Amino acid sequence: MKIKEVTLRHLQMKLKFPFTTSFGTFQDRDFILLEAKDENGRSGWGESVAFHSPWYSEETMKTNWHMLEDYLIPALLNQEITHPDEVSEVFSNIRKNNMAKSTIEGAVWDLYSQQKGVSLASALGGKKSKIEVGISIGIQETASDLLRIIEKHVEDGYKRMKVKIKPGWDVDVMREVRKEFPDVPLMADANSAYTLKDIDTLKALDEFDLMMVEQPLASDDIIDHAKLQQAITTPVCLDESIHSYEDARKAIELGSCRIINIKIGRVGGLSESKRIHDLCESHDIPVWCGGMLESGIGRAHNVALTTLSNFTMPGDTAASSRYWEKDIITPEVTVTDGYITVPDQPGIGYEPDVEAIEGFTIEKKTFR
Ligand code: OSB
Ligand code: MG
Repeated sequence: MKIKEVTLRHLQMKLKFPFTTSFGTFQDRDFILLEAKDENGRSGWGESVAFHSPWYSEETMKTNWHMLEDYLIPALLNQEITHPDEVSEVFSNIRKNNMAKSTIEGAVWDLYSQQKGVSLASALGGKKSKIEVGISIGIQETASDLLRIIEKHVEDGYKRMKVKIKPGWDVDVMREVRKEFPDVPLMADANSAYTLKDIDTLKALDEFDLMMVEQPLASDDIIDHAKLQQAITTPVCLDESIHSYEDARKAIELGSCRIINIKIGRVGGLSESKRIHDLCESHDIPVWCGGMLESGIGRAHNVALTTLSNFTMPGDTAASSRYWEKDIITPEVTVTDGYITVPDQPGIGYEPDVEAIEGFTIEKKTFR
């Protein structure tokens, strides 16, 4: 396969509700959608999960656009590719910028599976026909607001509740949640809001039988997390700290976590996600698929990845309707009794709604 043409679009969509984490609040979602055409004029799609601001990681929508326009697209155009795993070799002299790399690698995986006439899930080696999903709930004004939101999503069938925490919105809030929902599968995500000085607070979470605490400490740390894991019974899950197979290998070796959240963009693409998945499987470290408030295109990639065998815990890939009045794929991603049925059509398995895409596009550029 050869990529003959790439179109970048800057889309702007609006979340149905503000989403607050320990590092900031999201409501407008600006992101890049990438369409790659092969020699037969067929289109593959990828989404950049980088945000407008560098809060979650140093990458932003604009750094991704720059990397794609000035380095990644020129490197890949007209190169003969027989398998998407080769994309990372083409980019091997370009450091990091994982979300930018993942954007175009995802489109190549979509094209590759279309050409083979199989779903992206089966091209990746996934076997599940449906996947279990949970939901990530932002920091609220009051604990009772949080309880009502949890109640609604328990009723909707979501398989686990993830509650965002930060200093001052942690132990007391989790206690109230546990009191009202004693049996619900529950976890907390701190997005790096704590240090080892807060160890007593983090130990106090052990009381609530959480599935895990996600990324409690610094976004670039695996040493202090290992110390923390020694001191608490709740499994530590790493998100921000893991950017590669090598990061995962070292974190496992150090005992920095017992669970890993895989985000395709954060680790530089589906090929690297699969390598991390396989490594974790061989070490009995369960994984689950994280979310980045994606549109339907990124969501479809997450659904496909989650069909791999060691994705044994519910991910953050909730229904399109949780985020958007209208998504940019048809059909939209729906959740029934906490499951998403994996599409079996070739490629990502959902049809990009080009009219809707154009409607959300505020800038567009084509490269040949
Ligand atoms: O840490 O997983 C995270 C959203 C934005 C940035 C970071 C994170 C999140 C989420 C939301 O938890 C996941 C989703 O619903 O897409
Ligand atoms: Mg997280």
